[in-house]
Amino acid sequence: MKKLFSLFVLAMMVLVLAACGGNEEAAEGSENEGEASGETKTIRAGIGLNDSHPQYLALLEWKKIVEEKTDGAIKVETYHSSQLGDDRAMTEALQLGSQEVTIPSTAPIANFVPEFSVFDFPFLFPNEEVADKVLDGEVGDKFLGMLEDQSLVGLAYWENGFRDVTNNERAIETASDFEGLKLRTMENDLHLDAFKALGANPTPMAFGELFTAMQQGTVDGQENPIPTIYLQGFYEVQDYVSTTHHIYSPFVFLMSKEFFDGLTEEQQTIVTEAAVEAGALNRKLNREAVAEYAEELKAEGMNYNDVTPEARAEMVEIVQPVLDEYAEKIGKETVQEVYDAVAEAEAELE
Ligand code: KDG
Repeated sequence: MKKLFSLFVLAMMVLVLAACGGNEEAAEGSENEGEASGETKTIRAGIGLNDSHPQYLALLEWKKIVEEKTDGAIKVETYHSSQLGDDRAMTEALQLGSQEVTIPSTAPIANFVPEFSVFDFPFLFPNEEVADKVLDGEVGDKFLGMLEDQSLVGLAYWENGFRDVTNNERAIETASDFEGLKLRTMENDLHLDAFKALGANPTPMAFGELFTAMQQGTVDGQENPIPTIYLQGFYEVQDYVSTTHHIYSPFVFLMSKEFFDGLTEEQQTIVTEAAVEAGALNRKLNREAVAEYAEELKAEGMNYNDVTPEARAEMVEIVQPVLDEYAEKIGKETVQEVYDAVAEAEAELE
C-alpha cells in the first residue's frame, strides 16, 4: 500500500513540474509566447489613400513579403481610404496599441514630433534623388529615432511626392494668384503659416473629408501630388491644377513600438527589410505614374499649367520668414543639419 502511495505522489510531482515548465516558457515574453503557443500575430495596417494608389499597392507587397517570410506567424490586414480613421487618429491608435501600422505624411507626424516639420519646408528637396539620399541616410535615421519617445517605430520612408495645387478659381501662375484662396491643408501649422504668407486663406482638414469639402465648395482647393489628385478623382470637383511642386512630401512607415518590441528579433528584421523593399516599389510606381496621370488630368478637362522656376523663386522668398521662424522653434542646429545633408546629396549627385 505504502509503495502504491509513494508512486502516486511521485507521479503527481512530475505532472506539477511539467505544468510549471510550460508556463515558464510562455511567460518569458511575447516573443516566446507566440512561438510556444504557436499563435499568429495580426497586424492592422491602415492608410488614408484609396486602393488604387501606389501607397496601397506597396502596402500589399509589404503584406506579401511579411506573411511569406514569417511562414504565416504574422498576418497582415490592410485597410485603405481612411477606413480606420485619419492620419492623426491612426497614429494615436498605434501609440495606444489598438492598431499596428499606418503610413502618414511627415506633416501630421509633426503634431507628435515637431522636428518632422523640417521635411515640410517648402522647396527643401530639389528632386526625388536628393530626397532619397537624405531620407535614407544618417539624417533620416536620426529623425526616425525621435519617434520612439512617442511609442512609435519608423521602419522606412516612402513617397507621397511633390505637392501641386488644385482649385476652382484660377490658375496659379505667380504667388499673387494665391490671394484669398480657401485652401485645404494637412493638419500642420507650418503648412498653414506658409500658405497664409502667400496670401491664401488656408484651413486644416483630415484627408478623408477633403473630397466632400471641394464638392460642396467649403474650400476652393487643396494641394497634393499628381497621383493623389488623379487617383482620388479630384478632377471631378476641381478645374485648375498648377505644378507648384512646393513641397516634397515623404510618408513614414510607422509601427506601434509596443507591437514591434513584442516581435522576435528575426521578425523585427523581416518587417523592417520588407518596409524598405516595398518602399522602393512605392517610389518606383509613384514616379512612373506622374507623367501619365498629368496627361489623364488634362484629358479629364482640367486646366493644367506648369509653374515657372521664376514664380517658384518668388514663392520661396515670400515663405522664407516663416521657415526662419520654424527653424527657431525646431532648433537651428537640427534644421541646418538637414540643409547640409541636402547640399551634400546634391553635390554627390552632380
Ligand atoms: O494616408 C496618407 C494620406 O493621408 C496622405 O495622402 C496625406 O498627403 C496627404 C494629405 O493631403 O492629407
